[in-house]
Amino acid sequence: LTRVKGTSIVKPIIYGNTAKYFGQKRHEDGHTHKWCVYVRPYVDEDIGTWVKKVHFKLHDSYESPTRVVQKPPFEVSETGWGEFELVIKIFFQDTSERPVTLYHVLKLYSNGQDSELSEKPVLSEFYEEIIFQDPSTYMKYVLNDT
Ligand code: SLL
Repeated sequence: LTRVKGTSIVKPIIYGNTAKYFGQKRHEDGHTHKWCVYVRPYVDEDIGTWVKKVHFKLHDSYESPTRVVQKPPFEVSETGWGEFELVIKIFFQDTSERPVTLYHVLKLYSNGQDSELSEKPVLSEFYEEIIFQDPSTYMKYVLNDT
C-alpha cells in the first residue's frame, strides 16, 4: 500500500451524549432517561466518506451491548437508568488504518444548581482530533485532502 510520507491530516470530531429525563421512572423496567451517544464531524461534512463504521460498547446490562453503526449518523439512541463508561471504536474506510478508541462516560444527571432530575436536556460532549500520519493515497483521497 502506497503511503504519503511526511503528510499528516487532522480530522476534528465531536463525541458525547445527550440525555433527557422522562419526568418519572418507568414502571416496566425502571428506566428514567432517553439518551443518545454519537460521533460526528466537527465541521459540516459527510463523515461517511472516511469513517467506515463505529462500534459503541454499552454497559453489559444492555442487550447486545456492542452496537455496530455502519453509516452516518454514527449514533445510538437508548433508554436507561444509570451512567456508565462507553467504549467507542472508530473504523476507517482504509481498513489498514488502525481503529481509534475513545472512552466516554454517559452522563444522565446534571450538576450545578439544577435538580439532578431536571427536565432540561443534558449534554456532555468533547472535541477530539484524529490524526492520520503518512496516510495511504486512498485514505488521503477519501479524507478530501488534495
Ligand atoms: C451503575 N455502574 O450502577 C452503573 C451501571 C447500568 C446502566 C449502570 C439499563 C439497561 C437495561 C441501564 O441503564 N444500565 O435495562 O437494558 O449506575
